[in-house]
Amino acid sequence: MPVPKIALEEHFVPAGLTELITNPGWPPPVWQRTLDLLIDTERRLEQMDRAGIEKAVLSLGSNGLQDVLPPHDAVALAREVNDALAQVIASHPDRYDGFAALPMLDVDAACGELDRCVDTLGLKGALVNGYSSDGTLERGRYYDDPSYDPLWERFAALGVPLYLHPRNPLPTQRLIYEGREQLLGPTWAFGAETAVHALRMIVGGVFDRVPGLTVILGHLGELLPFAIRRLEQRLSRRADVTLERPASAYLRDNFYLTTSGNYHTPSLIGILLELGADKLMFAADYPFEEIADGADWLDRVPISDTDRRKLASDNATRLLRLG
Ligand code: GRE
Ligand code: ZN
Repeated sequence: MPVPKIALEEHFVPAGLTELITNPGWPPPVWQRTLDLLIDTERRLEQMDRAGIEKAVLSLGSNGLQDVLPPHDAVALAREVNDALAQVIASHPDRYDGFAALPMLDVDAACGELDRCVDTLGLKGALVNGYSSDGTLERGRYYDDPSYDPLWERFAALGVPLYLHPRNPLPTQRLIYEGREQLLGPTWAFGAETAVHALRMIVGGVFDRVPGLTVILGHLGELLPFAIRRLEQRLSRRADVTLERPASAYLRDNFYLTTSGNYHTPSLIGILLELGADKLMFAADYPFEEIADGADWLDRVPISDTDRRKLASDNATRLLRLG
């Protein structure tokens, strides 16, 4: 019997808005099939049943709203996407919840949309797909910028998490992948980009200014749990770093991680040792990964049944205050 699971990085796109999903270089037939699966929120229920996934928390796939220019177009699209998400949830309220998409170039509008999504639509937080393209697709705005502090205050006041989901690096930052484009996207560049973004937020003092902000990272934490000691040691020797806590304390206190697309038992054990069993949650990353890969692994991985239940559903139920 599979352990009952709540899955936290499960992507969708409203039919008619598939241009919001960025092909990381997959062949057209494979990409078309992925888009079809993103739209279809009925067919995936059967797969969820087979894998023991009781509930999927849906979110717009990458790059989502983070490439939509100009900002007021993203504000309008956010309402459209989030209303569509609320409708999907209403069609299967026992099987689906959702994370809002936010128009991050307009911080006031993002605050208002987060309020609306949580208070009115009942969404459980928000998922953003990395930095926001700013003015042109060649420039990005990262979320350590202090102009985002009012938005983080809203997250903290509402008691909901921000899921920082990957995207590819800025076009101007891809030189190191030249001729080795296989390493872009989920192979490697997604994780490296997202890890640096999370570190920008830590080193930029976001969690000192807003200690109540909780960030979720996928893919077993985008390698950060394995690098945090060295980071902390090097940061502690720099006069230009004035953090209130050691770097590992932010990772422990302000972050939750999910298993999306990274089913590696030695890494899992390492994370349980570094962060404990209360900070890791299940995610399948459907339809970019096979649901069964992550679910079968969690059902069998050699950890205690108490920890398995924490990872599968207890931690998500607590963090998202699911009924
Ligand atoms: C993912 O979530 O893994 C993903 C996207 C969009 C494109 C490719 C991809 O959300 O792997
Ligand atoms: Zn994903």
